[in-house]
Amino acid sequence: MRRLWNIEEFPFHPEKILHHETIFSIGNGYLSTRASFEEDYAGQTPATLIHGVYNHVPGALVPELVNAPNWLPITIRIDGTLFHLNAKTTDYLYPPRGALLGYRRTLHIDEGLLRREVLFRAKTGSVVRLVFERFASLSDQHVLAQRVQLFAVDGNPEIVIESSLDGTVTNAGNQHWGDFQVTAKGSIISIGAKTQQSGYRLGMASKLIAPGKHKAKVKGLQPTVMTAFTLKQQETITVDKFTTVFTSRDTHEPLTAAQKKADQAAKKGYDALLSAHRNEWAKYWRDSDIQIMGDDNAQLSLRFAMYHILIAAPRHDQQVSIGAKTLSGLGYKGHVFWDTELFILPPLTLTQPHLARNLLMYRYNKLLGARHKAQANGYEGAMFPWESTDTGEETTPQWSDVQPDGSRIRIWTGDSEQHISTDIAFAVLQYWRWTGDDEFLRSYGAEIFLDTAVFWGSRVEAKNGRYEISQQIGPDEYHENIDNSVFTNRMVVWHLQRALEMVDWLKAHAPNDHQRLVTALKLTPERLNHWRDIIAKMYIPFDHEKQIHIQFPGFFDMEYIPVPLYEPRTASVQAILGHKRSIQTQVIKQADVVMLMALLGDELGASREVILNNWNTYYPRTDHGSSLSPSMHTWVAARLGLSETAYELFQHAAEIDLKDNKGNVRDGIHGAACGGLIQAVLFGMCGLHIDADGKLKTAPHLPEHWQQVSFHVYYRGRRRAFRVKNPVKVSPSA
Ligand code: IFM
Repeated sequence: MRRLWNIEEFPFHPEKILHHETIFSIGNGYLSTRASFEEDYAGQTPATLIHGVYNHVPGALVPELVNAPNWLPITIRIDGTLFHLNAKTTDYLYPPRGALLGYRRTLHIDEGLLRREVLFRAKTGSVVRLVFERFASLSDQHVLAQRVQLFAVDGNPEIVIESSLDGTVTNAGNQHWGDFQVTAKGSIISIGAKTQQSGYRLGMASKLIAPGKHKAKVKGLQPTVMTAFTLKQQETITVDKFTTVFTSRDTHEPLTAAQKKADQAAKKGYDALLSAHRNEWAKYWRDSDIQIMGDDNAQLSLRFAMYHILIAAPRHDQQVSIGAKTLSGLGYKGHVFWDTELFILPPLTLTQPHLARNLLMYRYNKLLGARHKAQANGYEGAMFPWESTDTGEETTPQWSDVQPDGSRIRIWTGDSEQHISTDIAFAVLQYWRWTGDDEFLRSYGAEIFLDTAVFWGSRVEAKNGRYEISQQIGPDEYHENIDNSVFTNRMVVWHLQRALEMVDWLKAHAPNDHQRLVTALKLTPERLNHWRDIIAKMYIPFDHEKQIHIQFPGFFDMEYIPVPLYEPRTASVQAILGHKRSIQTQVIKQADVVMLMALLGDELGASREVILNNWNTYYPRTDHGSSLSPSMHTWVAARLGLSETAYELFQHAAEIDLKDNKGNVRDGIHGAACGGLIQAVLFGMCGLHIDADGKLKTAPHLPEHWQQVSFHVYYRGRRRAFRVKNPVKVSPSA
């Protein structure tokens, strides 16, 4: 059904403009563009973000992903009336500024196409139907295409079109570009520019194909090409704009490359480009679509989540990765967190392993930064930064932006949220287990896995006759600089156990790589024995009487706040209680012990009783202040057979971006919520797992009204089809 592939805005919702700008973004793994309009509209925040192009402006705390020139502007005058959305339908009779008679915007997620249909009446009474389309080509990542079709419903209007590129856009006031070269010749306009500190050069060019005599001009940083023609009643005229983008990350001459490519793209034509783009999308969906029978909303939200992962995943670049807000907004400045490895990457590992590999290669290629961080902190091995960019160095800001009271808050995550090194290792192992890509493991993955293990070996503290890890932030970021986060300590044990097995595997199956790594990482027998000792003696906070894991010692001494009492609410409980108070309570930001249970599953070695006790303890204390939380809870609730709760949490996760229930989607898509949602369905509700014999199995706990979930995954190079149904309930005999 078509509508299960479409996200729609109907009619126009000016109050949701920034939310919609984000969710209707288009992209192709090289760049993404927010869904700002072709014409000017007050308050919109156009942004095109290109993977890997970061810059640090003087005075800013950290580098940020740079907003590229806006390639969208197409200004249209109909009989002299400027086409724009400020026109009100109530102006219908006497339209001083024209009248907006109809509006529908649709994101076709099956083919990465954004389409807008508008009915507009000019001051003269002429009525024109305008259909706008745009896509970022998936078959040629440097090509962006736009089409406007104008149909004269009433009158024979004079149409004037101006197509521009706009180099004046900034990152919320930060202008990163300099050295502009702005040109307009014939029907080709272009902008060349260079980031001021990092020195990345950009070339963007655009060619307009439209009737009428074209005139080009340059006004400041906005090259424009203009044309005019008459539209006869009941006639349709098509205007196409082809824009191309290159940076010095792709070629030495990005501007020349862009200009050449714009010409080539125009010669190919919109229809041919669109058809190649559609074919490419069809290939991706063939493997990545998950079909749910019995729940249309769930179906659409799952496709939406996969769409946003697919448009953000780099196709041909192993030096970049997906930021927490994908490429769809300026939030978190385009920085890469653990969100990528533990949330976004697994759906790719299962359905598009080559894309997952690209993302893991980013970490491999940034090992130097991780080694610097370890060294700078007095440790060995590789300690990955909490926030990462193009350099691989730690880029977490140390201070927040100025708060309403003028103060700044110290941000500790870059110092203390050290579990990211194990999260990355976890993703490496998961990728290897699923794909069987031994070549990746031997040549790259093992080095990541083992050098992060080396880091932990040097990081743990021998104390009180056991090993401890102090000054940590676990996934629950409300509690900072705590000692012995159970998540971190237990994950480190897992990491070192698997590291020892990996060393054995390398020795048996890849002796040369084994030798290379033993030498390079100094994997001496003493070091391996030290790992064994840590595994045996690591402190895992556990309450034997209550049979629960303890998030960290001292957690239960703090004030207990029953989070459900605050429902319904739109803000986090932390925001309600205030930062100072909430950090002294048991309110948890996001899945922490629950996350541990999701990730390790049976490898945690906990009984069902402990899992259930943990759930009953931590779920009511969690306020889901992070978008990373509901999906992990869905996963665990489903596995526990708590189907109703799992479904409620699933909906919460599914609505984060689509309904903007956190109120911050304007800053970009919550990439981790998207990836988490897919994992919640596959690993949680369908119970997909690799069993002890290496066989793929499901253990369904679907919501009652879901009849079936079908999907494909790649397992060890083979494409496997699954159809998961609710287990047949046997009714008691009469
Ligand atoms: O990585 C997350 C973290 O877990 C919670 N705060 C937001 C970060 C970026 O999404």
